[in-house]
Amino acid sequence: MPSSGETTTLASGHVAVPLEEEDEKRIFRNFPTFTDGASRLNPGRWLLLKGFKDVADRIYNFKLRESDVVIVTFPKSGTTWSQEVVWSMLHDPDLKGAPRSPLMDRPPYLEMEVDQWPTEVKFFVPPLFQAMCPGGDASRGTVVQMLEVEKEPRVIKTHLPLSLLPRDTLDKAKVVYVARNPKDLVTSFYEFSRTIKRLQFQGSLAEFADHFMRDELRYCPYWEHLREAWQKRNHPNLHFIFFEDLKKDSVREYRKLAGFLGSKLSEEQLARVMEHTSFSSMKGRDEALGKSDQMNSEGSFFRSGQTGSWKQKLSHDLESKIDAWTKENVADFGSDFKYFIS
Ligand code: PPS
Repeated sequence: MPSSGETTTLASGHVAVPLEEEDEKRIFRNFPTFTDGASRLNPGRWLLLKGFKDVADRIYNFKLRESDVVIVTFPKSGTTWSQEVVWSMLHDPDLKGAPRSPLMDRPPYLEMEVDQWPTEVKFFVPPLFQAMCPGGDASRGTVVQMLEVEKEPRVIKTHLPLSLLPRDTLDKAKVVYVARNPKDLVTSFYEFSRTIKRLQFQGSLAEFADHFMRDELRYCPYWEHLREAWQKRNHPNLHFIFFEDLKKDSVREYRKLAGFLGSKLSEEQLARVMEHTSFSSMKGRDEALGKSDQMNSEGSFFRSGQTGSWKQKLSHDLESKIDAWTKENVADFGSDFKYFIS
C-alpha cells in the first residue's frame, strides 16, 4: 500500500517511507507507550522508528577506526553477553576491575538516540553525554560525539542490519555478528517487551510472534537481518556466532572469538573472562550492568539465558507456524546454516 507520508532518501540509498496510519495503529496497538511513528526503509523493508531517518546519514557517514569492534545483532540474540565478553577480552582480561560504566553507556549504541521511546523529546540524550562531552552540542548527535572520546578499542553495539551501518564498516572495523534461533528469540523478545517499563507490550505471545513473522517489530525482517551477515560470513572482518554454539561449546567459541579479535589471552585469562561473563555471573551484576531498573517487578533482563526455553512457552500451534515460516525463509542459506527445519 503506498504511504501518504513524505518519503526521505538516505545517504545509504535507502528510502524511508512512513507507515500508513492504519498499519501503524494495528502494528503498535499493543504498545501503549508508542508515540513516535515508524517507517519502512527500502530496499530491505526494515521497520524502524520514524526518527531514524534523521540520524541515519550521521550513522552511515560515521568514521570507524581500524581498532573498532562492532557488535551487530537482531534484538535478544545475545548482544549484552557478547558485548561483555568482547569488552572484557579487550580491556580487562585479568578482571582487575578496569572502570566500567553501565553497558548501555559503554559506549552508547549507534542508533540509541531514536531507540528509547517513549520520549518526550524527539531525541534521547544519553545521561552520560554531558559527562563525556562537556559543552557538547546534542544537536550534532550525542552518540557520535561520545564515540569520538571513547577509549580505544571501541566496542560499538547496534541492532541495525549491515546495510544501514557506516559505509565502510567491513573494510575498516571488525564485526561480530550474533544470531539466535527464532523460537528462543521471539520468546525472549516477548517477555522483554512485556516487562520492560518503556514498552509494556499488552498482547499475547501469539500476537507478538505474529508481528515478528509479519516483519512488524523494530529491526525486522529478522531473516533478512541474518541473511545480510550470513552472506559475509567468510569475510575476514566478520565473525559470525550462533548463540547456541556460544552456550553449548563456550570454550571453543570464546577461543575463536579471542583469535578473531587478535587478543592473545592466556588460558587463565580465558577462564576468568568465561566466569565473569557466565549467565549467573552477569545476572548477579544486572544492576551494575544498568539492566535491572529498566524492568518492572515481573521481569528480568537476564531471564533464562538458555537455548530451548521456548519449549515451556510456545503452543504446539505456534511452534508449527514458526517452523513453517523458518522453512520458507532459510532455503538459500546453505547447508552450514543452523536453523534448518527438515
Ligand atoms: S537486547 O535487549 O536486544 O540487547 O538483548 P540481548 O542482550 O541481545 O539478549 C538478551 C538475552 O540474552 C540472554 N543473556 C545471556 N545468555 C547466556 N549467557 C549470558 N551471559 C547472557 N547474558 C544475557 C538474556 O538472558 C536474554 O535471553 P533470555 O532468553 O530472555 O533469557
